[in-house]
Amino acid sequence: GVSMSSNKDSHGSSSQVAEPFFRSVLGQMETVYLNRNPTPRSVLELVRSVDDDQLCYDHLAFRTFGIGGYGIDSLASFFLDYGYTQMDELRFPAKKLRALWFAPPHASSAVPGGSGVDGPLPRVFISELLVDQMSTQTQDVIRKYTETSPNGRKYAALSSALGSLPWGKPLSSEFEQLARESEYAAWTLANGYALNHVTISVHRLKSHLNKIKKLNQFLEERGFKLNSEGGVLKVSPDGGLLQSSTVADSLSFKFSDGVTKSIPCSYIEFAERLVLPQFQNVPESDIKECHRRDGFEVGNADKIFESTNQEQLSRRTG
Ligand code: OOG
Ligand code: NI
Repeated sequence: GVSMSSNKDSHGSSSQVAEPFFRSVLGQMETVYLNRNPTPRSVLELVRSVDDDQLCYDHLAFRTFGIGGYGIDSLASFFLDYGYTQMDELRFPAKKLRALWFAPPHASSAVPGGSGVDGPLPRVFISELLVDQMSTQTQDVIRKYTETSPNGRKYAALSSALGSLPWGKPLSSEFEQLARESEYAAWTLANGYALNHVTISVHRLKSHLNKIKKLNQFLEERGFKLNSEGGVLKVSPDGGLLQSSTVADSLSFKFSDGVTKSIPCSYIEFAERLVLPQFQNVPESDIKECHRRDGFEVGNADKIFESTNQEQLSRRTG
């Protein structure tokens, strides 16, 4: 029969969502993302062609509107119900954003050596636009879509897994209004809860690509455009978290007024977490994820957000 221990977390308490169901929802979110975004698809294929061992995801990231129950909590509940733990808050006052990250439960019945959503469960990074700090015109547009579908917020995970907006399709003029003030706001209006990016865990690769500088060079040599905001490599002040990302792909989007425009969709990120100073003496073969720099960094994240900005999308390569 089915073992009851398979959905207990490290503290022995039962999670309220079974692991196979939880992983299949993540898998659907990933499928929507890979079908819409050729760059992440090619990057994953290319990395797997060199490094055919386990490919782990460091984290998954989502964007939300912080208003009327549509913010971080609307999507976080799915992860919390599975046993994720809320960790730190990050604030981005200039961008009028805040974010929370969530740590996965320890115990899981992952297939040994499983890759991606079948591997070690990723962290989750969810941000929200501080809608009440936007201009009244922008607030009016966001309220129009969130207030006319007030129950949409209850189906955030479903919306993400299906790749369907929980609200109606906007007018192209509304998208433009938001984009002038916040490219994040425009992105969220058109992409909703769709996976914003997955992040490859660079240090868990087995080939020479397990150093982020090598991986960046490898991708740039093959013509992939990386987000150059503040420099391609983003390094936390403590030196332990190194991140980079591609520039988002564009998607042809049909607005409700019949206008079709190319709009930013999703990107792929890379993260290398170094061994913490207190574990420098642990033999390399005994190093686990828990010995490495955890969490996120506001200075890195601030630049990574710009992977979907027009300025990065229209940049020439090199
Ligand atoms: C999230 C940007 C921040 C990270 O890992 O710090 C981020 C976004 O673009 O929504 O992904
Ligand atoms: Ni990220």
